[in-house]
Amino acid sequence: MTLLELYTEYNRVWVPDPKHVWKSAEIIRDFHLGNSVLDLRLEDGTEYQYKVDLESPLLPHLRNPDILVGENDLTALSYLHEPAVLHNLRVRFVESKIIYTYCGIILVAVNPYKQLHIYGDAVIQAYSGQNMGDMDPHIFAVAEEAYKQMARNRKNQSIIVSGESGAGKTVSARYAMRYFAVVSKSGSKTRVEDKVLASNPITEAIGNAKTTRNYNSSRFGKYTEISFDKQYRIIGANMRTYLLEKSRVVFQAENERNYHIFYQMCACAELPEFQTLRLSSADKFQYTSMSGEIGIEGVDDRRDMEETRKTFSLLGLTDEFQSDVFRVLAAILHLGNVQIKAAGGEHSSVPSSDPHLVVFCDLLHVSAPELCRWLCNRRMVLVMETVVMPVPPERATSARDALAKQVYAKLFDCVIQKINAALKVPGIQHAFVGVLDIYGFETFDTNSFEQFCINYANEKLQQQFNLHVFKLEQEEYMKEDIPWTLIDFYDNQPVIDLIEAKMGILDLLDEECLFPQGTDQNWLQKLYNYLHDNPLFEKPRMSNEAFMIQHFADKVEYQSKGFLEKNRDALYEDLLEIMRASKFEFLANFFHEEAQSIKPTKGFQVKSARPGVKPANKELRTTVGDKFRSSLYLLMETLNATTPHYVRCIKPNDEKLPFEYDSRRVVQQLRACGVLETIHISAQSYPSRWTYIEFYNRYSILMTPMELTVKDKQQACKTAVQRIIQDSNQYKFGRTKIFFRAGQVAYLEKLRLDRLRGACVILQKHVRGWS
Ligand code: AOV
Ligand code: MG
Repeated sequence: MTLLELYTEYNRVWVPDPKHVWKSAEIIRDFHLGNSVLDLRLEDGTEYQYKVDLESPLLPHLRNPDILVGENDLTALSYLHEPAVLHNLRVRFVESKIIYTYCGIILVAVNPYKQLHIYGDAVIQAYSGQNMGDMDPHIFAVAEEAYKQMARNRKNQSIIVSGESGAGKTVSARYAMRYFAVVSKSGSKTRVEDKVLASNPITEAIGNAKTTRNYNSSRFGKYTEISFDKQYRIIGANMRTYLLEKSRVVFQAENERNYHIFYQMCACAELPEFQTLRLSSADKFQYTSMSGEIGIEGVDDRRDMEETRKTFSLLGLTDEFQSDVFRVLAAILHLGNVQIKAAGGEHSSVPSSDPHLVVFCDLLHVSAPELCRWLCNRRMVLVMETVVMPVPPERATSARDALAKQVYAKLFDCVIQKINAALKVPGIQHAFVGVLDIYGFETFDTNSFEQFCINYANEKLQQQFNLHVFKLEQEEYMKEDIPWTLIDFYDNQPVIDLIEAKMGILDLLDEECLFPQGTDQNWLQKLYNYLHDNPLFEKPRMSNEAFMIQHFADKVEYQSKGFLEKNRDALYEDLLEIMRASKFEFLANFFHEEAQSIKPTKGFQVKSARPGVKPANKELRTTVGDKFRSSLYLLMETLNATTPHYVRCIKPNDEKLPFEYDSRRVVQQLRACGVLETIHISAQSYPSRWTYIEFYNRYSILMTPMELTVKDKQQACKTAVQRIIQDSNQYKFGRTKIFFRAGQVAYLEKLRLDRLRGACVILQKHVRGWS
């Protein structure tokens, strides 16, 4: 029996469709080798001839038998291919309003954009202690599985949530954390579980913002390790964060917002405790109003502020700490309103009476004349002397914005540290479950350094996933004593090398950053020169300012402008010195640590600089790219030392409409997030796996009387399979399961159906005969 024999009358196939990606059709004439067309009838009744290339006959994908449609687990499908997956998810989501589906070891979660009643404590209790396969797919089932495996195998676990912006990662991660908090109540009065959950609203207030894709978009990555004691009760947690999008503090694209916390504060400007901050509505501040967007539909910033403050208190962060935080945040808003004027030639000026500058300096206890001086001038270290040079207004504005970004980033780290201290594990941690909620693969009209880093992180995660799936397959084969057949699996190492290996994009970027005169354009030229042979790298035909990378998910064009500056993340040392000298200790401390670890920076040195390239200066200061590379390396090490559980979130439409399924958007994401890749791996090997018992129960109807008398049921199954499927390459007998290649189960189903129909006819004849 070959696949070709399934292209017979009445069987159904999928043909490409521009709107729905795939549409269903029925075969109306048997197909034979040598035919140039396959005759089909579409669902609306029209006939359609599918052209077949005689040289290399590519026939359309076969549809699965109806009994398999709507399956909980996509890998149970007999034909595992893109249309089957897309259809199955659609039927579940649109017709049954089910958002969760398994795809082997992955939980696929389609964002419903509607509050569902499937997350209550009663549901958590229902999942608690159950086996994953016995219950409907759910984020709670994944959390339960991680919890159970942690207890059973005494091994740390990770829940890795991925998906594009707005797909539902943060929501899923929150529910997973809530699951642990509910099932592992410590019973203690301190309610450490509540504290762990309380970390979410705070980090979202300071690290999330409205983007065009998501009204609550995470602009940083987060790995939260939840610690358990010997009785598997929560005893604390620790967060690691990744690369906050600092540029948002001073710049937002149209219709986007700055971090939520700023709007929450402005909405509460009238409160007595905020009087000293001299706030007003968000439209009065440059940093919160430049995009013309200050509100979010359905969001009450004032109420959210109450929530933020409540959770601060719940974590035990004192009123004093809170007011320090608000003071710094208000100061940043005032800084953004400081007017920098042109003062002729290359000069700029800020009067030290600028009202916002005055408030900024009051709030942070720093010197106004000093600040004016070092916004409008800079110190140059020459061979023999140091000179002070004026700077033009654009540079003074850059300096102002760099200071705002730096202060915000320090504040962010400080709050994370404080939360970690509040969640610190008091005793011995027995095991942990880590929940990873990182920004998803992003491609906008204009992509910059931020997208480059985000997409690089996603490449690393994808590789971790590929290797894990591959390893699991291998283990399953070994467990079942099946000789290992080499399967060809997609490895994205080449694109990772392109980015992070020696002389890759990051190295060349760091190298260019070493030169005081380095420019984005020079760097780009180096990329073109060194990487033009790399098939994953491309120079766009129409542009000399961009480069393209073929990522696993998609091809992305990056604009080189700003890469150097963002990678350097230059500190304006004279400005920082002013902060360091502040009498406001909370603020000064942000910069003291830095002064100890890295001396004033005048140059950069990278670890992997090419031989022959001399760093401008011997002091070591890592670049943003280099730091990010190291932090990803550490993250991968952590993940690889845990048992991973994968959740893939899918955004079903771009309009945020409830239960609306745009097949084109879904298929894009399925291709990008590894779901189809997993399927590929399974489909290339043996996608359908049945235990001998399952097989016997369903297909004994196909067995001969002789086979049915065999006592050893396993043997009976083997004999039957060998008889029914002539090509022995289409199946393998394992220790407990039979492994089938694609299409075989559909074939067995067809035989079973024919047999049942036959039995029906006989029965009907009997019934008629009797009447
Ligand atoms: P993200 O984390 O994946 O994006 P979110 O988790 O913030 O996306 O989800 C975006 C929005 O989708 C939420 O604010 C909800 O309105 C809705 N949503 C998501 N999951 C559910 C669910 N299970 N039930 C109901 N509504 C849901 V980003 O952080 O932008 O990559 O960087
Ligand atoms: Mg998020």
